[in-house]
Amino acid sequence: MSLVCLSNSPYIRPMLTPTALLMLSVGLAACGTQAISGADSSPGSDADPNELNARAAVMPQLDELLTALRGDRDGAMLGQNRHAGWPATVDGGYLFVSTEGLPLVASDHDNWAGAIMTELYAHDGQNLFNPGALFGGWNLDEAAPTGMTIVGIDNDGGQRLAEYSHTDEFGTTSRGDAYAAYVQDTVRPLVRQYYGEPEEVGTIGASLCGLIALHIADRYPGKFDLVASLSGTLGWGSIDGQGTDTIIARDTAAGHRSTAIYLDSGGNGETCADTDSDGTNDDDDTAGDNYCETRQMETTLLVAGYQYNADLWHWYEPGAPHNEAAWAARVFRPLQEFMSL
Ligand SMILES: [Ca+2]
Ligand SMILES: [Ca+2]
Repeated sequence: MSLVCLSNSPYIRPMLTPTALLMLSVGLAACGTQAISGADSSPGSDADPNELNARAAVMPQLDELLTALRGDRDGAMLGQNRHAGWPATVDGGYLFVSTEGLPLVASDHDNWAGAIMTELYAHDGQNLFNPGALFGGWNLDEAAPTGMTIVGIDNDGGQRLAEYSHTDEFGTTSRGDAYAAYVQDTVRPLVRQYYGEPEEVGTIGASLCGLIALHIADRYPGKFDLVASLSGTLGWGSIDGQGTDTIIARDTAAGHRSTAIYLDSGGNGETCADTDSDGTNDDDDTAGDNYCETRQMETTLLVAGYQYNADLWHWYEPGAPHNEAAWAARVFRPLQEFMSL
C-alpha cells in the first residue's frame, strides 16, 4: 500500500482498510503462544485445548470489560466494521489487543505473579500485533519487555483522521479531544479496575498516532510518564495553509512538564526550512518522514528545559521510510527508555 501525502511534505497514513478476519488465524499461528481467540470468533471443534482453557479463564472479565467499553465510547464511533484482533502472550506479562476497536483482555494474566510495572496505550491497534498488517505490522508483542502491558486501541477507519487530529486540517473536524478523553477517562479506569495500578503509564504511536499520543499527554498533564512519537505528523495544523495551532506550538507554550518525551523519525533530513513562514518547518522532498517537524519539536523541548536521556530522547534513523516495518525495527528504543523510567 502506498503512502498518502496530502501536500508536498507531510507524511500521514492512509485510511486503513480493516484487516480481514482471515488474518486472525495467521496471527494466532504466528504468535506461537497460548493465544486466545478474538471475542467475535468462535473456536472451532479442532481448537487448541490450551487456547480454550485460556479463553475460558479470562472471558468473564473480558465480557464485562468489553460491555463497559462498548457502552462508553462515543456512539458515532461504534458499529463500524472492524476486524477481530487476537491477544498474544509475552513472557511473564500480557497484552491487550483490540476487537472491533475495543481493548480485549488477553493471555495468562491470572498466572502472572509479578507486579504490573508499566502500561502502554498504543494507537492504530490494527497494526501493532498482526503480522498480516501493513508492512508486516509493528511486531509489538515481540518487542514488549517483560512486565509491560500494552493496550492496543484500533483506529476507527473512516474516523481515523478526525480521531487522531488535535485540530482541524484538510477539512477534517478534529475529534482528538474526544479520543483523548476516551483513552484517559474510559479505557484507563477500566484497565485499572481489572488489573490494578501500574507504576508507569505511557502512550505511543507513529505518524498521526504520534501526534495523538502527544495530544493525549498534552490534554492530561502529569497523567502520563512517557509519550512516544515515531515519525509523528507534528506539522498537523500548519500543513493546509499557514495555521499555527500545531502540537509543537502547544508544547512550546506549555513549557517544561513532567511527562518524558521520546521522538524519532527516519527520512533524509538536513534541508529543513519554514518555506511558507508559518512558524513550522516543512519537510521537503528530500527530508521526508516528518524529519523536519520532529527536529523542530526536539529543539523547542530542549529550550523549554527538557534534557537528553533524562526526560527527552530523540532518535534519527537515516533514510528510514514511513512505514510499520521501520517502526517495528526501532520501537525497542522507546520501550527501553520507558522501562528505564
Ligand atoms: Ca504551512
Ligand atoms: Ca511552514
